[in-house]
This record gives sequence, structure tokens and C-alpha cells, in this order.
Amino acid sequence: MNKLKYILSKRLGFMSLLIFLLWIKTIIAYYLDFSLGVSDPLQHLILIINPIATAVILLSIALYINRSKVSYIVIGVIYILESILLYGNILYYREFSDFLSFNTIAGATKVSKGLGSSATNLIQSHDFIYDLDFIIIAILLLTHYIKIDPRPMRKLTAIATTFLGIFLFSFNLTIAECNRPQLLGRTFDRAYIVKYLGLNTFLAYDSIKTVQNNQVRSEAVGTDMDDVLSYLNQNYAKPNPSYYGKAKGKNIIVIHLESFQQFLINDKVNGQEVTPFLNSLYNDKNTMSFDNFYHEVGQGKTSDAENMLETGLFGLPEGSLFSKLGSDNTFQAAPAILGQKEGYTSAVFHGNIGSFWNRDNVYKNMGYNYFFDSSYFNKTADSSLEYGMKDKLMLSESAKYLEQLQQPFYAKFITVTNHYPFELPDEDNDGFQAPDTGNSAVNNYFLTAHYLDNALKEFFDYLKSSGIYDNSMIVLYGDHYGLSNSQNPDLAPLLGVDANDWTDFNNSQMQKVPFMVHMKGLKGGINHTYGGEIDVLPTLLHLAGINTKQYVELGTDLLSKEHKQIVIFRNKNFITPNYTVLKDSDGNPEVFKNKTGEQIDLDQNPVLKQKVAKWQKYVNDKLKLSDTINNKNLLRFYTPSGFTPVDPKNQSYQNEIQKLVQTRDQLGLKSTSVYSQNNDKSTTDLYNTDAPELNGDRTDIDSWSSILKDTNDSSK
Ligand code: GP9
Ligand code: MN
Repeated sequence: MNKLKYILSKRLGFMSLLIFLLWIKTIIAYYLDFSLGVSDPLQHLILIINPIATAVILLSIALYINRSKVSYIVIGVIYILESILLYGNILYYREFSDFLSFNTIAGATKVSKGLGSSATNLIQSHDFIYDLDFIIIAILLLTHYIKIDPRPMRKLTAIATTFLGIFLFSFNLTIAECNRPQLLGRTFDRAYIVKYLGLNTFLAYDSIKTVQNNQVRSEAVGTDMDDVLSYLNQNYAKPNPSYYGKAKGKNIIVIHLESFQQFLINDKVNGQEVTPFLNSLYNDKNTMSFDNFYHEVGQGKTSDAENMLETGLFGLPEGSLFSKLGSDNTFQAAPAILGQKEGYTSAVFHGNIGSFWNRDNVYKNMGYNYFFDSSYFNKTADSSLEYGMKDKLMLSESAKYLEQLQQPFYAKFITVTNHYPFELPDEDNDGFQAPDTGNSAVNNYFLTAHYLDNALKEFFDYLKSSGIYDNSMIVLYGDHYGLSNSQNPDLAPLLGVDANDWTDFNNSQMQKVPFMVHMKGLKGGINHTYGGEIDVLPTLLHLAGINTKQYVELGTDLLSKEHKQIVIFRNKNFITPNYTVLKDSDGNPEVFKNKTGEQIDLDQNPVLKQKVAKWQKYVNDKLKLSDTINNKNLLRFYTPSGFTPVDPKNQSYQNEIQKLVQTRDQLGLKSTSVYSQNNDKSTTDLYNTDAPELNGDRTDIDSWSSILKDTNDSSK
């Protein structure tokens, strides 16, 4: 005991005590107050060790101070600041399910306003734990159990301590990157940075990014928009009159097909159709199906796809725009445009946590009215896979919310089961025989795609039986590839290509994803137009009867006679109707003929060489323009006429059920929801699913409808 007393009465000993206390209370907060989605033992280990390194580095600062008293005061102040940061995060998380960022701290008054009177409601009974350490330290000091060490510290010891912290941090970062490659490069989710590297690192990382962003933004001026607007004027493609307004006033349902590639359409494996339902939809006379449609995402994958569809601008050359800029950029996005122009109610349904890809912040800035993330779905031990709820469960349970939305609605469903590593539990497979390629990701990809297809059939059946179908335009698209280039040679034989003959051109063909627009009465067919995700927004807005001339959108309507058929990839490669232009490892263009896949020697073909250079300039200019608009946040300087800038502060996704009920009550007889139109009767019993968890029926969602009803009755 005396030995402990002796150690704690040395500066290093006292510092170790503080690190220990800070560590313990951070771990308590991790497990009691944050939901960080820790799944395997390694993740638990990383979570447990992650507060230590930065605590050592920060507290070691005090060791450099010679004067003992000052040193003790400094270490105390750092400790208090760290404790405030931790508790601040706990309170903030309870309200926003997010962590304190540079901007939230800088605008602390705004946050406390946002928290409003609820701030005190956020305090919970177990919070005294977070003050216990102060009591312990006070007692130890007052009873002189710990004495202040008056001797100055050797510089070497201080330096060694800081280095120990840095070493621990490098170790932490290395195992974190092993468990979650590209953790910082792609920044999927703020919660991931906390989970792997801790609150301090998150704040430091966020601060660096914010300062960098602000730097770029501060250089921007309103007149920077002039170039953008004149470019857009030339880029504009006017709508095709035979499609313009064909979906006016209809609900728009967008189904995001995770990792779904075009080659799956009409494909057969072991004599079985992989996606029979999507095939039937693809060939339906009321479906406009595109067979030369490409994904155009960068590192932001799903979030880049969403970004292009919602905003008509590209993602960033590195990282995810959602994560990097989405919290504070100004958007003129689909939900706001549709809401303001045609009175649409907008909603996203997704079975993963809301903070993934920073969606919870981005959607607010885009003007989404509702966001039903995983917290709005019933969860059991096996209802979720790595990236969230299984599609059948997410889609079927969504019905209880969908039927409450005021019509017309713009509703986006983000599926997730067909995501790498494509592992489908046996009980979710209806007997589909996976191929046997020797590569399990390739084999399993067909299983999860088949599962997704089944889930969509159930969803469409519900849309039809509930009548929603008759009044809706349904849009389906694949967000990006599922099988990467390194897996493609294993896939090649299934596509009738010898793995040894597989080329970069073949890889580029694998970037085709489905894009289908289905609506009763729509003149459909297989459309061979070349296009990509950037072109979806103007296409949809024109179908909805909204003039896009004044919006800043870089794609063009796929149905327009003036549509520009150059598909731009985020890495500056591109595809025209006749040629595919890819860069080799030295950055020189490799040109392939689309029809045959054969490579053309540009030196033998100077006319084509010139054309390629011209196209390349067009591609580079467009991407550069998109990056300028996004990085400089230029849309804050430009408001299209008749458009009201979105105010994210008016938006919260915490109480969606109450919001639905309140809106329904306020509107009374004017309520246009499917539920109201069905004489206040739920349609959820029309949803049939064979999801094994539900034994064939969705009685659980009926009970949800009654909750909605109860809230309704009690609010009267
Ligand atoms: C997770 C999902 C996956 O919420 O959208 O994103 P991805 O890994 O495909 O970019
Ligand atoms: Mn995705």
C-alpha cells in the first residue's frame, strides 16, 4: 500500500492514475452510452485499448513543465477538459446519435440551442459514474494520500512518455486498419473512427478536415458561380416531350440495389435464373430499361451513388463526399426540389445505423423529411448481417411507415444484403444452387443477388395489392460493382470468357449496372443509350414534370434527344457509344472498340487520337467543375428562383412515428396517406414474406400500426 502511495506521489505516478481513471470512464461510456456496433472479439479489444494512447500523449504535455505546481495544474486542466469532452459527447450522443465535431464545438451555442430545454432531460441516473473519479482524486489529495511531487521532471522522461503514447497510437491504428481497411481514407462512419481510434482522434481528425475544407471555402466568392452557370447553359439537354411530366404527381419509389451489376440480368447459373423477378421487370413493356448504364462512383461507393442521384453532381476524387462535406454543404437535392415544386414528402428506408456514411447529417441538408434507419426496425439476434437488416425484413417492415407517408411521396429504399462478402445464412436461401468457381465471394454473390430478387418480388406484390403501385413510378438502380476487378477472372468462365483472355476492357464492361424506370402505362423497352448515375436526376425530374434548367446538375436527361453520351468515371476514364478509353498505369489512354473489345493503336489512327483528346478534356473539365462546386460549397452563393434553401435545423429523425401521426392528425380528412385513404386501416397485412424469422406473416408490423393508432387516439 505504501508502495502505491509512493508511486502516486510522483508526477508520473499521478499521471498514470489519471490515465487509468479516464480510460475506465471512457470504456464505461463506450459500453453504456454509445452504440458503436462492436461485433468480434478483436473489435472489443481495439475499443478497450483505444482511449489509452491519446490520453498518454495529451497528459504527457504537462511533464515538460519544470515548475511542479504549474505542471500539476496543467495536467489537471487537461484532465478536466478531457472529462468535459467525454461527458459532452455522452449528452450529445443521447440527442443526436453522433459525436461532437469541430463545427459543433465551435458553434456550441447553436448546439445548446438545438438541445434546448431537453439538455437536462438528457442526464441519466448512472451519470454520477462520470464524476466519481473527481471525488476519488479529491479525497486522495485532501487526505494527503497523494502528495505533490516538487521535483522537476527529466526532459528525457517526458519525451519517452510522449513517444510511448505515439507508439501506442501507431499500434492502435495498425490493428484498426487491419480490421477495417481504409478506415481513415474512406471515413465510412464517424462512429467507426470513435470505435477504432477513440474520441480524441475523431475530434482531431475532424478538426483537420474541417480546417482544410474551410480554407478552400474561404477562397470562394459568389462570382465563382458565373462559370458554373454558363457551363450549365451549354450543357443543358431539353426534355423529351413524349416523356416529360409522364409521372407528374405520382409517388416516386427509388430502390437502391446494393452492389448489383447488370450482368446478373437475364443470367443463368446451373440452369436457374439468378434474378427471375428483375428479369421480368427488365423485359416488361412498362419498364424503360437501360443496358448501357454505368455506375460512376469513387471511394464513397454507396454514398457517391446516392450523391449523384440526389444532387446531380459527382462524388469527390478521394473519400466520400457524404462524409467529408455532407454535414455542412448546401445542396439543391431531389427531396427538396420535389418537395417544394410538387409537394412531395420524402423518406429514406435503410436497415443500417443512421450515421453510416454520415447519412443522418447529409439527409437533413438534402431536405429529407424522414429517415427510417435501423433504429426503426424490429431487431432480433439474426435479423441483421454486417451492413444491416436483411432486405426482406427491412422492406416488409417499411410498409407500416410507407403507408403513413403523405402522397405523393419520394421514397428511397437502400437494400444491403447483396453486399460483400455476400454471406447469406442457409435458411434465407430458397434452394438456389450457387456456382462453383473456387472463389467463395463470386459464388455467394449469386446467392445474395437471388435473395434480393426474391425480396423485391415480395415488395412489388405488396405495392400491387395495396394499390400503391397504380399511383407510383418505381426506379431501380445498381449502385456499383459487387465483384471487384481482382475477382473478375474467377467470374470470367461463367460469362463465357477464358480467365486468361480477360482484359481491362472486360473489367470496364463489368461496371454496367441496371437502371430501370417502371410505371403502369409508361412506354418502355430496352434503351441502348449510354449514360450513368449522374444522368438520373434530370431524367427523373423531367418525368415528374419539373423543369431542370435552373438547377446545377451535371448530367443530362437520358431520354432527351440532346443527351450527351459520354459516360464519365470518377478516375477520368470514360466510355462513348463506340469506344472505351481507360488509362494504363502510366496514365496513357488505352482505347478499345466497344463492339469487339479490341484495342486500337492510337498512333495508327490520328483522327481518333484527336477525338479522344477532345473527349478527355470534356471529361476532365466536367469533373473539375463538379469538384469546385462541391469543395468550395458554391451552391451557398446560388439559389435557383423559386427555391428556398434547406434549413437542416428544422429537421430531426428522432421521432418519426410521432411526426407521421401528428401530420396525419393535423390534416384530418385531407390526409393523403395510403393508410388514411384506406379508411384508417393498415395495409400491412397484405405484405407477404417468406423471411424465416417471421414464419410467413408480419403480425409484428400490424401491432406497430396499432401503436400509431394509439398515439393518435391519446393525442386527441
Ligand atoms: C451501408 C451501405 C454500404 O449502409 O450503404 O455501403 P458501401 O460499402 O456499399 O459503400
Ligand atoms: Mn453500396
